[in-house]
Amino acid sequence: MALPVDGIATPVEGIDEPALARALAAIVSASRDVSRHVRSGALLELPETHGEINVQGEVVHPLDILGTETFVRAFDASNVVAGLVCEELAEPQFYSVDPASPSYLCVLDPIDGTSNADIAITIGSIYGVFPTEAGVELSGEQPFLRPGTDFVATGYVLYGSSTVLVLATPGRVQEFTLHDASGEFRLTRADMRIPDTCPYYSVNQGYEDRWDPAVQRAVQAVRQGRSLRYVGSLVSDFHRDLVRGGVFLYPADSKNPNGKIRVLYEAAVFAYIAEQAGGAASIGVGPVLELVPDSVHQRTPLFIGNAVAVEQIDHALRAGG
Ligand code: AHM
Ligand code: MG
Repeated sequence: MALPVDGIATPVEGIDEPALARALAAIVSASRDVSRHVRSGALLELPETHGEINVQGEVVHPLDILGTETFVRAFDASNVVAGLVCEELAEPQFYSVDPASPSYLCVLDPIDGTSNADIAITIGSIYGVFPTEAGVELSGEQPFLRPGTDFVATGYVLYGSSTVLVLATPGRVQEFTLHDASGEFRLTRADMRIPDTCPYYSVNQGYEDRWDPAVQRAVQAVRQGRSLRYVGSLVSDFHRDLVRGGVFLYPADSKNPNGKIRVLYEAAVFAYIAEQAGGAASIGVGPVLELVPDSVHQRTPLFIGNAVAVEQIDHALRAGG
């Protein structure tokens, strides 16, 4: 698909369902605000924190609070987002919606790569949108315990040297870049496909001693002939793989026996994007998108990106490395 002549086409323009367009508009608007906060860096007046620990067992960064509040406000005001699972919120939240309109359940990591937040390195926001299922009571975790195949849209926002928003809908992945002067996210990549070439692999190689021998051998095999790149913000490592080609690995290890990456608002979101873009995503024993989590903050091993490289890892793991 050719880019529009002036490059202007906002993320919601191609969305036929008005309620879904509204849910995405809430995400776009919150991202624009979070981008502004992130760009202020150390100059930003942040909410005070006192070493609070979140549901993940991690120290809460003030930007996590600000990011969560910004998205929650936008979802609550949207009238079409009926519920939210957020990395920073122990329990799902529910909002009132227009009963005459379709509604959606969102999953969110408001600030991904928090450890990079204070050092001016790229961080991001990760989002996924499920349609609300008819007849399912909107309370507790149950409405969110669904496979990634149920998503109608997912994506992420990258607060990097520019702010880009990636949106995946069935069969299509698009990239929009924030035009600061107008506040518009303008179309910059119309039909993203993960390249067939796979020059990069990303893994926290420092954890090698914590991996099973089978994982050690699988990583050893997949890294041959490839350059290592690891930002420590999954949004950044994934975006490089989507644009330039590559594969990202976060295996289980002795410290994180289920892996570190969260199923709903990280692994499944990226898996949905990868598959729409011709790539693949696996938990080592099957596709991420078929995984139905038992709880909303469940973790998983993740191998994602170039389909051939992901199959190479799966094959090596099946063979015991
Ligand atoms: P976060 O959402 O709390 O920032 O954690 C997720 C991040 C990913 O973005 C990144 O790939 C990974 O954790 C880095 O973990 P590690 O420092 O163990 O390599
Ligand atoms: Mg995070």
